[in-house]
Amino acid sequence: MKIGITCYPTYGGSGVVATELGIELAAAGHQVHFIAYSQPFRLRGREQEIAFHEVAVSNYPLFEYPPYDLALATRMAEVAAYYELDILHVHYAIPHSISAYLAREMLKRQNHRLPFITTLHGTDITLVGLDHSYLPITRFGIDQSDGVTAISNYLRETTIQEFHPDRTIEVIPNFVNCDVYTPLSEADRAAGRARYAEPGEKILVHLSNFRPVKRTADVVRIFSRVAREIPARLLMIGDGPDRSACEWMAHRKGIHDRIHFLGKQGSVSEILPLADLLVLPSELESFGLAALEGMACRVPPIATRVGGLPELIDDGVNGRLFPVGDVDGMAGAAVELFRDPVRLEAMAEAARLTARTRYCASKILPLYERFYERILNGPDSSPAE
Ligand code: GMT
Repeated sequence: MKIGITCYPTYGGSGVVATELGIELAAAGHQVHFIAYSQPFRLRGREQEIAFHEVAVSNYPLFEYPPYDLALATRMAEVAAYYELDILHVHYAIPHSISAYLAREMLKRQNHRLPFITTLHGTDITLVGLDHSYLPITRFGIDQSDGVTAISNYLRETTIQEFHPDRTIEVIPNFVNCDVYTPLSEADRAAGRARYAEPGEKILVHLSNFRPVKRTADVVRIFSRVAREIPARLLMIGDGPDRSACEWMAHRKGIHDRIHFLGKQGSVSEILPLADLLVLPSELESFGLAALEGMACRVPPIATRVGGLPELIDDGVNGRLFPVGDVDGMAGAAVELFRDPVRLEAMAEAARLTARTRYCASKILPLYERFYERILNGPDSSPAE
């Protein structure tokens, strides 16, 4: 198949999933064309069969707000026509589904059928979609899509409850490449850990875009409590609006020398397996891709019981779940696990097993391929439940 993919190319889960999907589709022999305002940040190294088409937005002085969605629609239609795309797959409803709708309608006039699929990732529904001014257009984008997927049961149910769409929504969960996100050999792990911690120290890791929904200050608070009990270090991967507040808090608490703020990293699969536990105290996660990436690397998550996280994390088996803001609970769980290495080891093993048996790219890719085929063989006109 010839597949166009549009996503937010910057640091964020939906862009990561879209990029990894494109890489896997290309590896399976499909032709993949990314259409976005810049090259997706994880699109490096493995992307020989993938083309990238940049969307340039004209900044004519009259445009106080340059019309990105129109520029995107135009580029989608051009790329689809020039490269004879079979299907477009957009990640994140706003504005991508609207641009795809425009591109599809433009191409109809040239007798080119270009069905499009929208994958809902979370904040497009829970935050952006629920800002009332965006609700009607988000619902329109969903209803006009030829197929719609959500990345968890939670997100599917929320979308149905809040938007009452006409379209059915299929759940295709997020995934990881279990050969890339994989534990390291003992020697490599020890060498890597030595870059960040003294022998005998434990390592916690957090990975996010440091937006308020991630509650990154809770990560520092949790670590501060853990570090009082156990010699430990914290790796903070990523960047975003709340990073400086975390750095300030680390200094104020006098633990800045135990925290490594690593910023945005291209190859998180090389850092995650160095850790003992991953901390994800988010206000909301429709899926929680960072938790899955850690689990695939044999790093169990300590997370919040919100959104789609309970679908991924079985409390006490492959990770731990706590109410939002329960800093003491999360810190206590980490200390408990560090003091019980047999239990921590069993949890790490169970975490990897969950990733391997349920969320490997090899298991999820065929679901997308079958979905594409279904859409290509006729519009998905089944009514919503
Ligand atoms: O969480 C963010 O700020 C980014 C956002 C995105 O669209 O990039 O993440 C959402 O999509 C990810 C990939 O599907 C999910 O793993 C995240 O749970 C989801 N975030 C929320 O629901 C808050």
